Amino acid sequence: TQKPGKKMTVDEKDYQLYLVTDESFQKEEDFLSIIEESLKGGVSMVQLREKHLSSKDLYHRAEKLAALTSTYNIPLIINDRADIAMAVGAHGVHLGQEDLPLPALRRMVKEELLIGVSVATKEEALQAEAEGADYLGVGALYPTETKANTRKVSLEQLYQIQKAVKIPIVGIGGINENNVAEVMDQEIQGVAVVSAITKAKNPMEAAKKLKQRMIQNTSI
Ligand code: TZP
Ligand code: MG
Repeated sequence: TQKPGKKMTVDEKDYQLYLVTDESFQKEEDFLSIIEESLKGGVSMVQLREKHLSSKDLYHRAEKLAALTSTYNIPLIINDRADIAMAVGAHGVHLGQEDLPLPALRRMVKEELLIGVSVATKEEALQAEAEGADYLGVGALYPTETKANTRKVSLEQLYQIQKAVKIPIVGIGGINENNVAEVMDQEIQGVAVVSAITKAKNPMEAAKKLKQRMIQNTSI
C-alpha cells in the first residue's frame, strides 16, 4: 500500500505479463485461486475488470484482490473505477475511450493513481500521452471472444504507435503462447491477456509458458 498523495510507481518490467480479469469468473473462490496461480506463474500486473458486479460487490472483490496482489507485491489496476481504486489502495485505474476523459480524472486523483488508457490508433495514443497517461493498452491485435466490438490493430500499427510515444505499451486482444513472441517483437513492454491464462486448465503453467515464449524472442 501507498502513502496518500504519492503515486505508486511501477517498473517497466511490471508491464511484462498483465492479467486482466473477466466476468466469466462466476465464483469468487475460483476468481481468487485462478489469480493466485497466475501470480505464481509470473503474472506481473493485474487489472480488475468485472463489468457485471454492483459497486458494492466490486468493492469487496477489489478489496480481496488487493490483499492478494499486495502479498505478491504486484501492482493492481481497477478498470474504469477510480473511486474503487482509491478505496482499496490500488495502484491505478484503466480507461477506455468511452470512459471519463483523462484530464477530468487526473484533476480528481492527482498523482495518487496511475492512469492507463486503451487506444487503437496513433492519434489516440498521442492524445493520451499528452494528457498524462502512464501507460497504454493497444489492441485488439488478434480476434478475441472476450470483448465485443473491438477495433483491429495490426502489428505494424502497434509498432508505429510504440515509435510515436514514450510511455509503456502493452498489447492486448487474442494474445496467446503462439503469437506472444511476434507481439513482443514490436519492442513494447508487455502483453495483457484474459483467456490465455484464465481459461487455461492450469493458469500457472499458462503464465509460465507465455513468459518463456516472450523472453525467448526479445532482445531485452
Ligand atoms: N480490450 C481489447 S481486447 C480485450 C480487451 C479487454 C480482451 C482481451 O481478452 P483475450 O481473452 O486476451 O483476447
Ligand atoms: Mg472501460
